Amino acid sequence: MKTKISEELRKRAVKVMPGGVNSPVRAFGAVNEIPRFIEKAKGAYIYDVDGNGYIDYVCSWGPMILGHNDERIVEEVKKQLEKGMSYGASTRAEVEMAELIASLVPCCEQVRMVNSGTEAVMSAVRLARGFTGRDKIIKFDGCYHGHSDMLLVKAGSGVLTQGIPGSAGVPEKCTADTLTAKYNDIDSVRSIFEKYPDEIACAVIEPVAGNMGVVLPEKDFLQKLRDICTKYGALLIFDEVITGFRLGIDGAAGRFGITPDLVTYGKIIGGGMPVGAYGGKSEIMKCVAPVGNVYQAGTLSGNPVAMAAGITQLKILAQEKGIYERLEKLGEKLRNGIKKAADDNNVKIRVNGIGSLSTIFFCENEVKDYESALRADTARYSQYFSGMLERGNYTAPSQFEAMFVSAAHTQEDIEKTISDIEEIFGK
Ligand code: KE4
Repeated sequence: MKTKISEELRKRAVKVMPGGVNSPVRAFGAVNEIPRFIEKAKGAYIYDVDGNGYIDYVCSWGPMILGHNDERIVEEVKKQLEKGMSYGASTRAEVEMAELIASLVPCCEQVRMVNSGTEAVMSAVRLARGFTGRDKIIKFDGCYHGHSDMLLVKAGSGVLTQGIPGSAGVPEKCTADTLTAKYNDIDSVRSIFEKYPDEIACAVIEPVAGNMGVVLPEKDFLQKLRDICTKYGALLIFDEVITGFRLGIDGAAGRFGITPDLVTYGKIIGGGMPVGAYGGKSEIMKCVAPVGNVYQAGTLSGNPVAMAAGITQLKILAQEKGIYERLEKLGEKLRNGIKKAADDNNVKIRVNGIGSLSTIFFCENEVKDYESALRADTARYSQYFSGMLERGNYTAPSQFEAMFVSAAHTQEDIEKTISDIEEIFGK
């Protein structure tokens, strides 16, 4: 496979950007490959600067749920561009976006747009602290909620990929009030609440974890978490930056029938543009400036171009019949095909997944939390990744991420990838 131009670009990139990237996971640090510099994308496919084409299972880490460059989204973005890019003033589009999210997600009576998932979760945690007047927060080992100081504790995604417990540059006092519990272990949550019965502002969780690889909540875990937060007067925050509008139009909250107090979004609601959001009951959201005294702001929050992309994508997801059933079927087909390929070749893996989200763990044990995810063989994952890349499948360059499928993927794409995986496992 030709990678000459990617290699040339990488040589330039590392001179002027840390690790040659604007986000660590893109550096391919955990896999032994040259990062492919992407030139363009369409539907389920991306093409690198050397002209290699790939079936895309990263989908920009989730946003491109309809596939790349859906004409309907491009059309609306172009229309907005004719009218201007940013005003720093209120627009009709922001109202439409907020009304749309409120109409689709029952727990979201009010919503505030921001520019990333990090900002969304950081702001939601600040709001929970402001609303309850409490300082301590609970997060779960292996969950990643963006890179705000207080949440970089035993985080997943790039932090886990880098194999670092947290981050340098985060003073101990910034994380002193961040308590970590074990995913799927409600006793670990209960013991924290029993120790600090009236000090916990919130528990923040990925209702389906995507950042230690995909890890599903075990039966009743989320309901028990909901109940214990209610019992102690702590807010439950669902970080749905990945799962929001992916697991269904009402996300994990709708799929599992749990009502969080606050929910955060990113990725899909931007349609490929930089967008995040947090929302919840008006009673809580009214604490946010300028109405309340929990401050949060953003120059490009609710940017009209980003709103045009995000509103169009959400409307298609809400209106197009059968789109989620299609995503479910594609995800199931992929997982079943991978499992069969592993069985046929006596390769020991675990495949976790739900809907259009999947992860292959290279381990024999069940993966249900941070510790069990860490048992995966990352060297074997790296070999698998290279095998996928050279056969034209672009998947997550880290064991601790998710594989995404979009509505643009076809049965044939999945079949092609599965036959490639059979070949890789056969070796
Ligand atoms: P951003 O600030 O990257 O938009 O969102 C942070 C975030 C918050 N919450 C969850 C559940 C997330 O998954 C993320 C970001 N996800 C990673 C991929 N696992 C983004 C990819 C990257 O860091 O480059």
